[in-house]
Amino acid sequence: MTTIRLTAAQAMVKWLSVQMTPEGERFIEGVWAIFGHGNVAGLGEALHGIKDTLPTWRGHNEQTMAHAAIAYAKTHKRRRAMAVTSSIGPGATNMVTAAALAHVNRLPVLFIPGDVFANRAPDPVLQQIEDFDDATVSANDCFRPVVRYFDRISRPEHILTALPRALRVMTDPANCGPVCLAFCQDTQAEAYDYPAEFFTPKVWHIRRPEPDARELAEAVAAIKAAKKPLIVTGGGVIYSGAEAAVLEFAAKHNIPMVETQAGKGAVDWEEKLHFGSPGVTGTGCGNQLAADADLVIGIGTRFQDFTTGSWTVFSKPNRKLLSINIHGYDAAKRGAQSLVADAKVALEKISAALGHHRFADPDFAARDKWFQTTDALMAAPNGAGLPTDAQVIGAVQRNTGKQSVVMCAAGTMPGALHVLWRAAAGGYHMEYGFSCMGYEVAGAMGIKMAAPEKDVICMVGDGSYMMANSELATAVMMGIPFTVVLTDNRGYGCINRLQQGTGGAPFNNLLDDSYHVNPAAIDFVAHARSMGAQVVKAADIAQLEAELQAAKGAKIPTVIVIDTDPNPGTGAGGTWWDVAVPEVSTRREVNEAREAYVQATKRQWLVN
Ligand SMILES: Cc1ncc(C[n+]2csc(CCOP(=O)(O)OP(=O)(O)O)c2C)c(N)n1
Ligand SMILES: [Mg+2]
Repeated sequence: MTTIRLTAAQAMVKWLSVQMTPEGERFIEGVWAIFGHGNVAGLGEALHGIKDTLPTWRGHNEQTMAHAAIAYAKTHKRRRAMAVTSSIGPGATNMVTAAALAHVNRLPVLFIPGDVFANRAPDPVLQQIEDFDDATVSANDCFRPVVRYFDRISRPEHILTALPRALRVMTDPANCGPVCLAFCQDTQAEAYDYPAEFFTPKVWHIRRPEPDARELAEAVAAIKAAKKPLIVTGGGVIYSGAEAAVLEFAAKHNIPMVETQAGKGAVDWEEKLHFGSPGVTGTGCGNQLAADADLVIGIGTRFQDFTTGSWTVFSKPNRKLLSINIHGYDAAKRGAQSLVADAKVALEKISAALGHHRFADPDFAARDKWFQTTDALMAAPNGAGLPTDAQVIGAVQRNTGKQSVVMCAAGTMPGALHVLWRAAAGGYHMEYGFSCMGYEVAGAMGIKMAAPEKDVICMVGDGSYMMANSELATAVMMGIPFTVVLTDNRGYGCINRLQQGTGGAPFNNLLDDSYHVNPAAIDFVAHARSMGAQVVKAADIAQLEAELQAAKGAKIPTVIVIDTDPNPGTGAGGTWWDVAVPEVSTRREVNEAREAYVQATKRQWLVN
């Protein structure tokens, strides 16, 4: 047997560099790295040796480097990914939030935190946590609940089994998610005679499981028996590449569609069977269909509470739930009739079996009326006062085209965009599984790395910007342009509204309602400019529109700051959301909200 003598770290990166997509690209595009104790000597040396084949990029924070990697994988519909490596200890635990984000959103990312010495010789090393009762525990065990595969590489030959398992998970359509290979510091540096064959390039195909014959027949029967079906398009449709199949299916059988946050942009908003979104951040016309439907066909959705109005829509008494999903876990939720299969394959098979079966027209007039309502919400203001988030969205909508991707994660904007944004196919990127503040700026960078031909628009509130913004400097350094629209409403606007909606006093959300000695005075323009971005403050919506135009073709990120009104919500469309209100309180407003809450929960159907 021919062997190659390499350190475990050298072998790991060499192997990663030859894992290919069917299109002939590397599955792991590159490695984000912040070096420190636990990865600089081992992995650092190995990455330097391979940098012309497998690039290494340096960020400013492990969590946000991982956000960039996750956004990259999401943009590539899980067909390509990135790795992120950190030192042992804080660098590693900084990545745990990002691992959870990837886990919830079912997105592949390879985490390679450094780990303690396998030989324990220098224990306790810098940053080692020391569990008194369990010698096998390290800080990296925090990853276990939030990755789909965990391994600790404590011998050089472990990578022979760990790496193929890692790639298997990342390319598995049902089990896809983050992987953690915690890499002991001394093991990284240890040499071993690896079989040369291990480094033969391998192509990873993503399989498309066919439906079970009985489940397929039952799904067809359920659709035939329906009078008013409604399709709920989830993120799985996009990951399956089933966007065209959904549209064809809907058009052929005349079934209206609504899209979840992860599914939005699967179908161009202009398609007339597209009725927007369902649930808490649903469109008026979409939720009307949801209320009237006798069969809800979920495709690639995990039925998160925003989608289901905390199970006040899409459940009994009047309707049946059919869930088409690649994973039995999602397909069986709430007692739904399951069809476990790849979305594209399933839709083609169902459609063939349905023949020319067509349903009656949905209420197209309601859809037209909805667009009139939202046109008014998004129109440029003509009076004085701070603009609303809806007006900011309108300005962005009017100044971007079909080649744009609007992206966001937390705050007012995700809900407002879900309900208002008219997404072109492939034009919407929302991290609303974990809704993690601080995903935005780094995520925008990851999207642009995956899709340089797109104009990436990052919508971020002042709160989320303050939580994590330092990859802006990385994007400047790496020459990755995107446009950030930073809405400054002086605090956590959406939570402030939610607080009052549940009877609470305005407290600890807006900056001025929070404990302070000096009023907060954050200069966002100076802040972003200090990192090298092109920055401007828009005085009003008209200037925002002009600056959005001016940002086109920029070679570095542009940040446009605009002051907004924290008070108005979207003002249209949505349903109830279950947020538990205190049962006893000295506040009259809380007691009233509790009363309304108890009434609302009576509309929840917990079992189908
Ligand atoms: C990491 C993280 N911490 C806390 C939250 C809870 N949270 C959701 S939105 C929000 C406020 C966001 O404020 P901002 O970005 O300014 O948006 P706004 O609603 O004011 O437009 C908070 C605290 C979260 N989603 N993520
Ligand atoms: Mg804010």
